[in-house]
Amino acid sequence: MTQEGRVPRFAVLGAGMSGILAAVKLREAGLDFTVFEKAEKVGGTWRENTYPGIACDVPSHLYSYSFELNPDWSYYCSPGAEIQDYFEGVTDRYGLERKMRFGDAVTRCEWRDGMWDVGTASGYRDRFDWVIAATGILHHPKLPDIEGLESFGGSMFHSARWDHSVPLDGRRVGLVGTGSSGVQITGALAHRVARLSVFQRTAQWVVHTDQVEYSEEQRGAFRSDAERLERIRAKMEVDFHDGFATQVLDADSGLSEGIEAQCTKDLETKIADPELREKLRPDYRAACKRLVVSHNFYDAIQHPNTELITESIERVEPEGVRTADGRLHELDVLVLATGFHVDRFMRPMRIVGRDGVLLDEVWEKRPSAYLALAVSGFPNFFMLNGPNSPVGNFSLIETAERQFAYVMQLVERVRRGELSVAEPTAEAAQRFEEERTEAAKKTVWATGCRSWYLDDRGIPFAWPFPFSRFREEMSAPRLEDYRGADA
Ligand code: N01
Repeated sequence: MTQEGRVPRFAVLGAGMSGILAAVKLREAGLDFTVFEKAEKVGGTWRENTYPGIACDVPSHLYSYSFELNPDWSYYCSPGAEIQDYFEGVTDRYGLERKMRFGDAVTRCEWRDGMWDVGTASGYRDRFDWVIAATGILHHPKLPDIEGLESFGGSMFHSARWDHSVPLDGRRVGLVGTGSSGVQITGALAHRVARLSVFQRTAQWVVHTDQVEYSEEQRGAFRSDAERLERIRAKMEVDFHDGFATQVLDADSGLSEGIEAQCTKDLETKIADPELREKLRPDYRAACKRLVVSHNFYDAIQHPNTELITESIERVEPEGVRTADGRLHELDVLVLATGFHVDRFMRPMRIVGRDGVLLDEVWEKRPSAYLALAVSGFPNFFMLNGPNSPVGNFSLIETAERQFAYVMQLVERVRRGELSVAEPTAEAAQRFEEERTEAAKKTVWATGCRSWYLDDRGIPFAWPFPFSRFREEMSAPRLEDYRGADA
């Protein structure tokens, strides 16, 4: 069905950071849309992750929509609850809730007769011209494959499913995992609990930072001078994306060595006990795993209540965790900060494209997407922060904004009849994937460590090019890469 001469309809899947962004932009453009959200409120990762100590380690003035700068961020890197409030505030200000369907998960999207037929768990159905999948990456908690896990007699939960009804003060808490989540949890719990047993499988490179709080005076100055805030954000964008986050992924740039030297210096000067220091010293290159940023991990790990355990976990028993040296670490609470299944994206939704092709089959080996956005065979279906997107130490907000602006250019082309639908050709998708894979093998992520950046072949799945290339690609679609698919 042609979209010429009528207002196209959009289904946005997910009301997290990317979904809210899509809704704001679609509203501004006067287009018709529905946002589908399986939970009862907006926020995505910031709604789901409420663990003690949660914060964003990307500076807050950068981790904000470019059109909704916030003079009131309390810290340089603000706590998660404040970020959740920010997203709820944006949703309110733009009156988006009335366009959102909460508490009903999308279970299928099927391309039929030139439109997407979208269905939910409750049986609701509607038809749309476009689907924008904004379902996130770090979304499906991964439980560790540890013998006896289910036999634990105390309280046990994943970091992204924190059970706030479980008391922690004065109790014996075990924590499995020392990624970004585990490190933040350690910082928040060490002084609260009777004993914190941190089970570390692999040491992390930790970038130690100061926690910078914005004074009321500074916030007042941001409020009264919007241009100043814009300048600060623009500078952060250059420093962070083109500088830090881009250079750090280049295995040959001097920056990753510089970061390693700085992290080593912090480790040497901040950890007093030589034995503990060696346990915390990584044996792979800095930034091979996502860099962990913390203002309090080194203090917390040296707190008298904390023990860092590097013996491997043999099994979980009703009383606690048994390590390979035979020792039983008795626990009341066991927290699993063990990461996420990062290859699911909008699955388990059933997504059926042109000629009945199933996304699950196309992605049988692993997910991939043309320019990190679209899949051949799936017309007018675009993902924000989907497979192969820039991850790492970037702001995912800027990524989503640029991706959405790109999609809107295609929407316009289709409305003008220059394309019947927007779908990358199989050749363009394959060419991009081959080039991406080759570049990925040369990144710091591929220098020999285990991390969630690696696919089933051990090749990093993320955007491996400089952020400048991402900006350039997103600035204008190459129409020759699209087919005017028969709708
Ligand atoms: O998860 P992870 P995360 N036995 O996958 C360990 C973002 N984030 O939730 O290193 C023992 O990084 C595993 O050990 P190892 C950010 O992008 C951002 O912490 O694989 N241990 C590792 O230590 C981040 O990268 C913020 O050997 C096991 C940990 O669990 C991403 O989310 C804050 C194990 C998993 O680390 C994911 O971080 C928080 C087992 N069987 C998160 N299985 C910001 O501030 C796993 N582990 C923006």
